[in-house]
Amino acid sequence: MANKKSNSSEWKSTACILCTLNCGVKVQLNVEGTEIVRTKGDDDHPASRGYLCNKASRLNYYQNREDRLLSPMKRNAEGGYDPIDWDTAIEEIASRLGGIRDEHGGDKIFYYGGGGQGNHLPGAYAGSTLASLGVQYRSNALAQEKTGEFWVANRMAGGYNHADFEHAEVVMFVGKNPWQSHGFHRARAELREMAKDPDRTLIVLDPKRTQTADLADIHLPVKVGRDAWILAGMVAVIIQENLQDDTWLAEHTTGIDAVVEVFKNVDIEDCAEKSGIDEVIIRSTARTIAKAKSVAVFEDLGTQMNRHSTLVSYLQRLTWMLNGNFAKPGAAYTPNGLGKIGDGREAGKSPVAGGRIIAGIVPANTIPDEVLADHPDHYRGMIIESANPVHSLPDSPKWRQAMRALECSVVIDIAMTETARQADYVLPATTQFEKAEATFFNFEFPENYFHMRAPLFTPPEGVLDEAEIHARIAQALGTLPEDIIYTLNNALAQGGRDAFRELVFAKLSENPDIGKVAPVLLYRTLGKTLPKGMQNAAALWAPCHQHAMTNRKSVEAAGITGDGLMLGDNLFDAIIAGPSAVVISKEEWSDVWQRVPRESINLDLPDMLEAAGKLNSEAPQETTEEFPFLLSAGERRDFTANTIFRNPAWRRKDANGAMYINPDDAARLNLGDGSSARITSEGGVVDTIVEVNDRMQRGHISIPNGLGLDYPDEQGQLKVTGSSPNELTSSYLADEFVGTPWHKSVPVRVEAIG
Ligand SMILES: Nc1nc2c(c(=O)[nH]1)N[C@H]1C(S)=C(S)[C@@H](COP(=O)(O)OP(=O)(O)OC[C@H]3O[C@@H](n4cnc5c(=O)[nH]c(N)nc54)[C@H](O)[C@@H]3O)O[C@H]1N2
Ligand SMILES: Nc1nc2c(c(=O)[nH]1)N[C@H]1C(S)=C(S)[C@@H](COP(=O)(O)OP(=O)(O)OC[C@H]3O[C@@H](n4cnc5c(=O)[nH]c(N)nc54)[C@H](O)[C@@H]3O)O[C@H]1N2
Ligand code: SF4
Ligand SMILES: [Mo]
Repeated sequence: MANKKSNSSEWKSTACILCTLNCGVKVQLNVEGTEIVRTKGDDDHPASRGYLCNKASRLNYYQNREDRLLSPMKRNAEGGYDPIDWDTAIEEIASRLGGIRDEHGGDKIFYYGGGGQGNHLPGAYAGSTLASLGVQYRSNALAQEKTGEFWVANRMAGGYNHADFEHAEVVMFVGKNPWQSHGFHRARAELREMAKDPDRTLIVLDPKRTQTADLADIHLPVKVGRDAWILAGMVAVIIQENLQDDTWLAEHTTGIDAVVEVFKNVDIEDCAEKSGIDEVIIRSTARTIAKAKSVAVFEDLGTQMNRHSTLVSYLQRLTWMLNGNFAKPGAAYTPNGLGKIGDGREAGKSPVAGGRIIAGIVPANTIPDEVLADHPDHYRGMIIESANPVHSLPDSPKWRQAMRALECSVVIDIAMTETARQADYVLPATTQFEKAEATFFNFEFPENYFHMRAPLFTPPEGVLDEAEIHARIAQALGTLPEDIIYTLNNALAQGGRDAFRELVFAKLSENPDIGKVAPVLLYRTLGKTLPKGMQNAAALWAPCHQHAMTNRKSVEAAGITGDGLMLGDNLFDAIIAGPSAVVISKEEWSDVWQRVPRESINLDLPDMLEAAGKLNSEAPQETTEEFPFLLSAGERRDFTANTIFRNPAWRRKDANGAMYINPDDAARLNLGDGSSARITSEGGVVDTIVEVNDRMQRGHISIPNGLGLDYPDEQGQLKVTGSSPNELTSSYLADEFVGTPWHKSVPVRVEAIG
């Protein structure tokens, strides 16, 4: 692409949208302004500071694509799709979903998604559609990975924590391969730093010898799915060898006695045997963690999508909390940002399956069951936005069946995805480079930031921003307060932002219900006064005021000032002005305690302690003759990025997303590099290309995530590349507490095929 003529005079500021970090990016477009032709890191971005990984140079594959949706589509009797105009689409959707609401209640309409790795404003605007329809139940991808961790973190420390990897003496990754998946800023550069520094220790808990493990001082190749034993063993070493910091614990925590009571009896030898890691190594690693000046730990899918996942979230926390690795440099903290991610409060149960609702989202695993159940409260309608659950959630066959059983389903996406192809209506959205979009996973400390990006491209005919889509749906449902919009627009025209602000707060106190449709209200008023292409940034105005009201000191420390309510507007304006990310809060380490209830960490989670206490008498999962392998279904690699790109040409290597298998296993099964294999689970069958890979343990195989997508080939025929992991997964293989799936240890068999 670099050989195409570029309009080299101008570098535009945006972000990479391929993982949650959304590194700051500067791009050059071609002369026509239709393609990204050059990419470099944005030195002005306060967190990524010029860093990019190998994937960011491929962003043009997201923007320019053969599979772009350019008109609303309606499913026909043959299962095909016919284009329809926007007015008809909105009218029919409002009338059919409104009909379900009136006849059965809004709680029978389900909402899934709302954002991917770099687009989070749809979720905000969807709030008004949800309120208009009386929707009660929603979910998104976080409910198949992070809800267990959120729940534990919330009960221990009042919120989700991140850690200061950059300055920690000891860093431990639990089921996480940051070389590929990142998860914290400048990961590859930071990992190299850690590896170089003789005073720091990098610990990697992963059955696979990953690229991260290559850099580690201590690699713990745990047996697949058995992390609970090794972590319980480490906690037991700390307690039994009396390595905990009693003074810190007395001052900053409650519940240590309950922890001691359980772990003084944990049999470390048994933990070693079951986890496959020598007891001597468990003991020495635990001592290294206990004696370090600072410890930072990151758990991710290797354990979050595996057996005992919620328990592991608790156990890994004990390894560092017992020595005060919280609220100090190099340790953990609860960040202070605009989007409160991971508030893991528990609130109610899902209507049919009775799954715990955490952070407002129901367990994602059981959604199809809650559609298909013969139950009075089963879901009858669904809106899916910025997500591809037919592909990304367990048991794709059951998802397809559930989608077709719905009385009305609507998908809002930029492409005709696996999920869109099961929906009654598909609404085409602008891409993330055609509207204002924002980074939401902002976990930095002591300075945290917010990044609102301006659009790079003019959208094509036929597509709409999610903000406009939700505003039109509210309008069609009659819930858009036209009179208030009229008055607010008048206030803006005559008295500017000051008059607007005063009136909004006055209207809100008169009628708090307006708050529910606030995003579309702001979009239709304030949005019109924003710079070109930025109208859909308006929804951020409310969270800016929220943040300013509750965090005046840290906002002012970040250099943003303003008397009274002005602070919220000034914060909003600073973010809109960008062009790169803006620091929105600056704190001291001691400020972290303000976000911990009673400024005290609770160590005593009775359900987790009970589960930990049973580990020695529990038998770990063994493979069977029928299914002798454990498959990690969905691994992050150099060229995977969920399903953000659908065109396989973006991959510079591993084009088909090979199955990795240990050389001994491969030899036994007559598999060689590039040969074909069939993977069979109890749930399904997929065929795959083989790569013999000595990083894998015997008995453990992996396939990448985000493959098995179709894309038009040169003749315009849809062609599938690679295998789709969730054709193999089953929804009932899930965590007992929060229902997150066990995708990293799916029992399978493998055989060579012709
Ligand atoms: N390149 C790339 N980066 C991404 C993404 C992407 O699609 N591609 N997606 C992003 C998203 S949405 C997420 S959630 C993150 C996920 O990021 P990660 O969780 O780091 O990604 P995975 O590769 O799925 O799993 C991590 C590791 O778990 C290990 N594992 C498997 N079984 C076990 C086990 O039993 N115990 C332990 N301890 N480890 C085990 C695997 O060997 C693997 O190395 O990545 C983000 N970053
Ligand atoms: N077996 C297995 N399954 C997994 C995983 C695994 O490791 N193994 N990983 C899981 C994880 S951690 C995650 S996070 C999920 C991710 O899975 P999903 O949550 O389904 O997210 P994506 O695959 O990123 O799909 C995002 C969708 O948004 C669309 N999109 C892109 N930009 C826009 C936009 O601006 N507007 C709108 N409306 N749509 C847009 C894309 O076309 C795409 O269809 O997958 C999960 N599934
Ligand atoms: S780390 Fe994530 S956001 Fe940054 S360049 Fe790589 S994929 Fe993009
Ligand atoms: Mo994820």
